[in-house]
Amino acid sequence: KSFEADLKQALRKGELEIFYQPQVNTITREICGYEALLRWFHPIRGQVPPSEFIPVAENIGLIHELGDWVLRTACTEAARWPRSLKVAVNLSPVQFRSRNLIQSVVTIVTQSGLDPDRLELEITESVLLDKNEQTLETLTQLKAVGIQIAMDDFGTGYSSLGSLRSFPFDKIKIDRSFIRDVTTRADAFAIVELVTGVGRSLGMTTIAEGIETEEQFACVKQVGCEQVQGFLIGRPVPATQLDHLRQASN
Ligand code: G
Ligand code: G
Ligand code: MN
Ligand code: NA
Repeated sequence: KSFEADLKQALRKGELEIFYQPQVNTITREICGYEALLRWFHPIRGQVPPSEFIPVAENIGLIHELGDWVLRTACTEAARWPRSLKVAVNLSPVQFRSRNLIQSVVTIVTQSGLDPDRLELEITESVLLDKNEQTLETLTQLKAVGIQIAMDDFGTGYSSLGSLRSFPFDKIKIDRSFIRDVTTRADAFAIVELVTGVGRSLGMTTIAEGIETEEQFACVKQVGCEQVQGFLIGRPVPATQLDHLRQASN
């Protein structure tokens, strides 16, 4: 069977699962929340990475159904966590541009019982590229119901620092390509320091992605980055393993 045909059945066959990766405060090391990361386990293909199946889901129009499922599952799960913990969900640009995005997001969040301010939607710079007025309108509506907005993979796309002025982000996720080099290259360090400073000045939370070593952790903490996420803190794990993870950090 084709990749597309298998993907279309994945949800119904129970092959999809959400893994959660912790985000911690750099000063207290307390967990602030988790990013929801979709996983596909196919009996023959094995584990298919989202970088391979998300683009296909976008092309065949399946992303709306998948995206709604991820959002519903993550919000329902998070509604049972301690109230101090947020959940971050990735939104595909295709989902973001859909006409009924606001209505479906609001319906799903309401039905889940999760406080909207505990939901953070991650968008990438590519959504800022086109139709800026509509983008601003959508973000403003999401924020009006209390949902938080994070700019994912910041620094890798085409948007500039100006987008931080034009759009109401609550959080900036500094891309892991900068973190990888932050302890060894002055240019990467300068960019992390700059983005953290701009974020703080604009009242946005900054988080460093892809933290793998204590040296990287110390480095981003030193420049004032508020949160980190990465294999050093914790790998993405199934929801059933979260209790254990939380206790281990306390
Ligand atoms: O999970 P992993 O580290 O392999 O993530 C690879 C990419 O897939 C990342 O860019 C991540 O944002 C994206 N991704 C993971 N889960 C989802 C999801 O539920 N929806 C969308 N649109 N992208 C996701
Ligand atoms: O684009 P986005 O930030 O949503 O993607 C998250 C991706 O980054 C996931 O695929 C996740 O597995 C991966 N990831 C998370 N932490 C680390 C890390 O410390 N190192 C590396 N190499 N990848 C990471
Ligand atoms: Mn993300
Ligand atoms: Na990212």
